[in-house]
Amino acid sequence: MLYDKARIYVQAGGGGDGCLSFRREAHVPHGGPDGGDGGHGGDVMLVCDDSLRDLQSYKRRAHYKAKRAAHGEGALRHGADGPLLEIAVPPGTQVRSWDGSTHDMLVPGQRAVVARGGAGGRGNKRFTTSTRQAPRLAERGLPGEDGWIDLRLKLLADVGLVGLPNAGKSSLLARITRAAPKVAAYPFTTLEPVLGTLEGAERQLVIADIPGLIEGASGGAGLGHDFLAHVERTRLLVHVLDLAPVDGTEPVDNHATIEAELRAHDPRLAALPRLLALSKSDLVAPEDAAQAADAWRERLGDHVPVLLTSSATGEGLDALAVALLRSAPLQAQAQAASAAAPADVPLAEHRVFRPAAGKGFSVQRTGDGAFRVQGDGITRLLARHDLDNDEALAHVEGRLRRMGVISALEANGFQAGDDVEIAGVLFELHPG
Ligand SMILES: Nc1nc2c(ncn2[C@@H]2O[C@H](COP(=O)(O)OP(=O)(O)OP(=O)(O)O)[C@@H](O)[C@H]2O)c(=O)[nH]1
Ligand SMILES: [Mg+2]
Repeated sequence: MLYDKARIYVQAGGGGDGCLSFRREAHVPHGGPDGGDGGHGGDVMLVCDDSLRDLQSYKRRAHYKAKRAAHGEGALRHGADGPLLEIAVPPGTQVRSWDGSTHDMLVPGQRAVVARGGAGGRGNKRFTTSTRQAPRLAERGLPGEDGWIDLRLKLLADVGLVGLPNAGKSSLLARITRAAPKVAAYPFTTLEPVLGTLEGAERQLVIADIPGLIEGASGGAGLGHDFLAHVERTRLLVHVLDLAPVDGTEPVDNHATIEAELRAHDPRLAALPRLLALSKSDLVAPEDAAQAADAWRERLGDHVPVLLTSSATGEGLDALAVALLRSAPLQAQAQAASAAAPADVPLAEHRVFRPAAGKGFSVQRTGDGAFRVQGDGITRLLARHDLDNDEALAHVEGRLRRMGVISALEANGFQAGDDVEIAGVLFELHPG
C-alpha cells in the first residue's frame, strides 16, 4: 500500500523569557540591570529524504512539537535556543500549511521551515535608558507557530503509463524494466502506482505504471483522480491502447475516453508529449496490426509516435525503450533545475508563499464609551509583557502611544474613562 497522503500537527517551540535581574557584587551596593535575553524557540523543519518511499510513518504519528528555548539568566546570560525539530519526507512531497503557504520537496536534502519558533523575550538590561537606569521589566518569550500541515506525495517519474484497465500497462512495465507489478487478465489489477527504472546506456528513466483509468476518473471515479496526481509531474505519457479489447469496445472510443480524462484532470497533463503504444499486437493478424498503426498515425499526426507492442512476443519493446530514452527529458535534471530556479518551473505550486504577519491595527467602536483595538503586532506586544507589573504596563502604554493607537482612538471619539479592549485585555488609558 502506497501512503500518499498525511495530515500532521506541528508546533514550534516557545521563546524563552527575558530575565529581570540586577548585578550583585560584594562591594557594589546597587548593581545595574543584568538580565539576559531568552533563547529562540525550536523551529520545525521538513527535510527531503530519499530513503523514504512514502508517507507511511505519518499514519502512526501525527503530532510533532519542537522544544521551547531556555529563559535568560542573570549576569547577562542568554537562554539557549530550542533545538530544531526535523521531519523527514520523501522526494515528491507537496506541503500545504495551515496559513496557505506551500512547499514542494523535490531534491534530497532540501529543507523548509514549516513552523517558526517564538522569539525570545528581552532581559531587563535592554530596557535601560538615560532616564531609566534600573528597569524592573523584562519581556516574555513568544509562543511558536503551530498548525496542521497537509502532506501529499506525488511520485517523481519521467514517464507515465496511462490507459484503460486491462490495456497491458503493467505487462509493458514488467518487460522493459525490472519492476514486477502484478499482471492479470481482469481490469483493476493494479491498485496503486508502481515505479520501474528503464536503464539506458547514458541515462535512466523512471516509469510510473498507474492503475487503469475509467470514464469519470478525473472526477474521482475508480480513485482515478488520486492516480492521475501521480503522473502530473511526468514529462512524457505513454498511452497504452489495447488493439483488440476482449470486451469488444472500440479502440477509437477507448482512446478518446482516456484523453478526455487527462484533459479534465489538468490541461497540463493533456499538453504533455505522448507516445501511443498499440498493445497486444500478437493477438491480431500482422497485416491488421500494421493497418491499425497506419490509421492511428494518420489520425494523430506526426507529433505522436505510434508503436505496435506485444509483451507476449516482445515486438516493439526495444523500439519503445529507444523512443522513451530519446524523447523524455530527464526528470532528475529538470527537478534539480527547478529547485534552484523555482520561477522557471511550469508547476505553479513550486513557489513558497508565506503571508507576511500583519503589522497594522484596527480601532472599532463597540458601544457607548467602549472601543476595541485589534492587530497582530499589538497581540504580540501584550503577549510579551506581564501587565500586572506596573513598569511593564507603563512600557506597553508608551508603545501603544508611539504606534498611534491612542491617537486613533481619539480620532474615533475616545475620552478619558472609556473602556478599551486591546487584544482581549481591558485597559484604562490616559489620552493625550
Ligand atoms: N497476448 C497478450 N496478452 C497481454 C499482453 N499484454 C498484456 N496482456 C494480458 O492482458 C491482461 C492485462 O494485462 P495487465 O498488464 O495487467 O494490464 P493493465 O493495463 O496493467 O491492467 P490494470 O492494472 O487493471 O489497469 C493480462 O492477462 C496480460 O497477460 C500482450 O502483449 N499480449
Ligand atoms: Mg496494471
